[in-house]
Amino acid sequence: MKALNVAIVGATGAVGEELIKILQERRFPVGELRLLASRRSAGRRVKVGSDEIEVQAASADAFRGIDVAFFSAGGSVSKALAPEAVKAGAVVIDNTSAFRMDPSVPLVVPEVNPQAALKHQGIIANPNCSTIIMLVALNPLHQAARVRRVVVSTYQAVSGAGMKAMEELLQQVRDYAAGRQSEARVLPVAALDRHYPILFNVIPQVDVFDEAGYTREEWKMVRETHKIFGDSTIGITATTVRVPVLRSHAESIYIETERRLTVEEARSLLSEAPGVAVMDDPAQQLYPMPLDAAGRDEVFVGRIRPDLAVENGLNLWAVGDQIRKGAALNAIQIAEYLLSEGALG
Ligand code: NAP
Ligand code: 12T
Repeated sequence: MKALNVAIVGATGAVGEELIKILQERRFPVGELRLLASRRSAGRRVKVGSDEIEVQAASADAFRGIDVAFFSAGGSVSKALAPEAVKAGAVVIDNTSAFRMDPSVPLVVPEVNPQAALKHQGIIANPNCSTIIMLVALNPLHQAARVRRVVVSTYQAVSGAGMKAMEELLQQVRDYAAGRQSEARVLPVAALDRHYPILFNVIPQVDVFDEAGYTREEWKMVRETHKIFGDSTIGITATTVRVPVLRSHAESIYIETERRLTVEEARSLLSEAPGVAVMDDPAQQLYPMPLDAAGRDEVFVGRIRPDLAVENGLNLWAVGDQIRKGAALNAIQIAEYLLSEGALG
């Protein structure tokens, strides 16, 4: 197989580091690996296997000779540089929210709608982490019984908000243990003025508030699900919440389906589904938790049970490593799919 020249924009970040790791783990056919970040990181050397690669400042002319560029440096960097990467001949797989709702940009979860990726015009968008985790779990149920209604609440890890948020929780732990006061500077949203501690706390705000009292993260779960399932008639309502967990998002998901699904049927559909691992045995206190999912590829599903008040209602609990399946792994699976279809390089 021909080796591909790969660029990672945001290579020094939480998602960027995971992209580097997974490209090696899965033996993605990499020729040159070009690591790009902000000017602050230019010159920094990063160990990649037995090599050391010098990080370069991302710029419009950093994409010469690149076949595939993974972007995870925030929406404004993607808006500025993804079109430049495409001009240079690269296929862009973008982890930010910059292009997800653009009708000319496919929004892809490989377990759900892989073929959509083939219609790209240079850019393919990776969905939001909470959306990916939810849809890997819901797709087998949707295909079998048509999901009509979703009520979801998330329990999101601090690493979802980047390295600085993860460092903030760890610093609050150290400060607490040392009996020191600490100051919150990052969560819930770094760019806003008001910050709250996350240690011993739960913050019902992920991303900024948008229309109708919902946050952008909540809107992403609604709109991205409609786009990926190709059905905007599904009634979805979300509450996205930050919890003091380092890694892996958890979600309490309630669905109503057109056709009635028994718990046994749902469990069997989920057991067969790609990318899903059922972890569900209340008698053994077996259910997935963030510590189980961290570093793993699967979306774990447990607590599968009927709504005892509504005929076609089911409850589930899904947990997934949002830096892997919610971001880096999903992006690399998209590139692998293009490769397998002869549509890359
Ligand atoms: P992060 O840990 O804060 O890393 C941000 C990265 O972007 C760093 O490599 C940083 O480089 C780079 N960067 C910042 N400003 C830049 C600029 N002007 N030009 C070039 N590079 C720049 O953030 P992250 O968690 O990896 O997230 C990155 C993106 O992925 C965000 O858009 C986020 O919404 C999305 N995402 C994150 C997750 C997640 O679970 N963390 C999941 C899905 C999607 P320096 O080191 O030089 O500052
Ligand atoms: N604000 O990729 O703060 O749209 O956890 C992912 C995670 C945006 C995104 C977060 C965010 C995204 C967060």
